[in-house]
Amino acid sequence: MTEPLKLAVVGHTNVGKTSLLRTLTRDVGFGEVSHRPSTTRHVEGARLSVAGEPLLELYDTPGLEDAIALLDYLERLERPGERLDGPARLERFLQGSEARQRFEQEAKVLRQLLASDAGLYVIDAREPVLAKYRDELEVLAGCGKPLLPVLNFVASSNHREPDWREALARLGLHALVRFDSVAPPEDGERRLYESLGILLESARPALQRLIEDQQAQREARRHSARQLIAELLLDCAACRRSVVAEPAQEAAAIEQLRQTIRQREQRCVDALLKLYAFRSQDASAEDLPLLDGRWGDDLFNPETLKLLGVRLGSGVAAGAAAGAGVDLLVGGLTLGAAALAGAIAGGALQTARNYGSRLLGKLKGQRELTVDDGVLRLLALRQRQLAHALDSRGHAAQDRIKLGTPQDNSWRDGKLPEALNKARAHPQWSSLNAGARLSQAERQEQLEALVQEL
Ligand SMILES: Nc1nc2c(ncn2[C@@H]2O[C@H](COP(=O)(O)OP(=O)(O)OP(=O)(O)O)[C@@H](O)[C@H]2O)c(=O)[nH]1
Ligand SMILES: [Mg+2]
Repeated sequence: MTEPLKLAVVGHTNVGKTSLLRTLTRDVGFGEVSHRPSTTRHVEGARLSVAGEPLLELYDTPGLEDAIALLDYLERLERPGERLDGPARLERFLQGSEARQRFEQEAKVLRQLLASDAGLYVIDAREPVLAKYRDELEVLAGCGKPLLPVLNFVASSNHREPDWREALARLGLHALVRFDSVAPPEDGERRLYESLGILLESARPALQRLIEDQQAQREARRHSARQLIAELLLDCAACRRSVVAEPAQEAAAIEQLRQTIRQREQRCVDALLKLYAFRSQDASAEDLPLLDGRWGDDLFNPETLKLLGVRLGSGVAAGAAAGAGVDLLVGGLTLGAAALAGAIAGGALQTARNYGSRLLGKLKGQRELTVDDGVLRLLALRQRQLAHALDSRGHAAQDRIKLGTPQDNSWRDGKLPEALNKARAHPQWSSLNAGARLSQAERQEQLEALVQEL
């Protein structure tokens, strides 16, 4: 096992160093992040491993505040006639008393960079290229370690990337990466590690392993996300409740089923958040969709469906088709004829006949509640949109997730996947029903088919 590559994350105060570490380590709890300067006071490290082997160590450092004064001080450390190179000058500085007093914070940064293989120099790209940043870079360059500038805040509209590129080139820094820690580009980490590989040739194999592992994990997360959503949809499509045909009991059952579906959706939200290593307060099903950045509406609010352009209550009147009465559409749910309980929503008359009159008789006076297509569409739209947002969200993000209108026409009004129609006829496929048999081979098959369609 070789030593992991050590990187010091350095830069001016409040430019997003700790935020970058959060995103690279996918750890929302790393360090302390604040809009105030001088938040990080000590060096703190995090390690990235692949298959148990540590490949990379990242060290967060306090922000530099007064590089102009420090550079002055360093220049005055040389005795008359003496010419020290950068590391020798810094060595002298670090042994002196000012490194424990006036420049205590700066000394921590320089010690860490000297002990590392390279530095990531984080830049707030919205800032003009001021003299203090040039002096900062000169002080840091004195460590004699490769520096890779990281342009943060490039997702903001007012960034000054061209100015920074030019200024960095004039200082001899030609490689740089754009990496917004809150909204990182999809290939951001790969580019960052590839650029490091150019600066640190011997670290290239380790960095390549890291890149491949991260790609594999990203794929695995996406697949798991589709699985979670497919489970949710199958659960809701196959869900049904029998209720005595009596108004008060029906009303209670309707409210109960709605509650069950809402909770089931929230479970999916929680599972997606956990899968992507975000906190539960980052999103909640109650404030899911979805117009003009507003996720304000309830799953069963007809307005929500309308806003999304989802047709409500096509309600395929299965009961009517079998001659057993007309289904009522009750805001996202269908109150149907229970003669069809269990087997047949998709299958129709033949199955109904096979039930025999004894069973049909027993079911007389019962009705049955199911979840409308419109609500299934809405669930799919919301959860897919959430998964997508989580996939591209940096772990430095502090705001709650905001989603726009989904550009997802297939789920809005296209044909629903066959797996969901099948599920309607298999109550035992829903974990929300009593007597669920979730490991049935046919259910697994349909689940897999649904995952493919997501
Ligand atoms: N929009 C946006 N905000 C960011 C980004 N990176 C950091 N921030 C915000 O900028 C502020 C400073 O971030 P920190 O990560 O604490 O910065 P730091 O460089 O570690 O600061 P010190 O430890 O004080 O030197 C916080 O309010 C972050 O939420 C980014 O890429 N985009
Ligand atoms: Mg910090």
